[in-house]
Amino acid sequence: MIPEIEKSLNDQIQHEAKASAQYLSMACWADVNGYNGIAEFFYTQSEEERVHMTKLVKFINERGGKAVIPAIEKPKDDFHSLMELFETFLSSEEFVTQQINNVIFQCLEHKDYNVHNFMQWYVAEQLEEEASARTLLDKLKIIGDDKSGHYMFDRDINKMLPAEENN
Ligand code: OFO
Repeated sequence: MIPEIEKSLNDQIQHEAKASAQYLSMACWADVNGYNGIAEFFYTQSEEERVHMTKLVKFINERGGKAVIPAIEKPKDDFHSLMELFETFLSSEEFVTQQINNVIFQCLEHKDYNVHNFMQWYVAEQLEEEASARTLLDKLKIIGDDKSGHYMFDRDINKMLPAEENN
C-alpha cells in the first residue's frame, strides 16, 4: 500500500471514530433531555460511523498496511437547542466529506485506482448523510421555538427521512 495513502486512510479511521463518539454523545444528550426519538436516531448514526471505521481498518490490514486505532478526544456533550444539535451533525458530516474528497484526490494523484474504487462507497454514504442532516435542519428551522413542534419532530424523526435511511 502506498505509504501516503495508508496514512490518509488511517486519518480517515480517526474521523469516523470521532463522528461515532460525537453522535453517541449527542444520543446521550437527547436521551437525558427527553427526546427519545432523536436519541435513537443518533445511537444508530453512531453505530453506522463505527461500521465505517471498521470497514477502513479491515481494508488497510487486508491490503498489507497497518490500521492504527486512534485515541479520541472527548466529544461535545452540551447543546443549547435542537438546532445546535443538528448543526453539529451537519458540520461533522461536511467535515468528513471534505476529508474523503482529499483521499480521493490523493488516490488520483498516485494513480491508486484500487483505493479510489473502495472510497466510492464512502462518497455515496456522505451524500446520503449530508442530505439527511440538511433535511432535518430545514424542518427545525420551520418549527422554530414551538415546543409541540419539537415534540412531533422527536416523534417523527425517522419517518422524515427517505426509506433507505430509516434502518
Ligand atoms: Fe462515515 O459517514 Fe458520515 O461521517
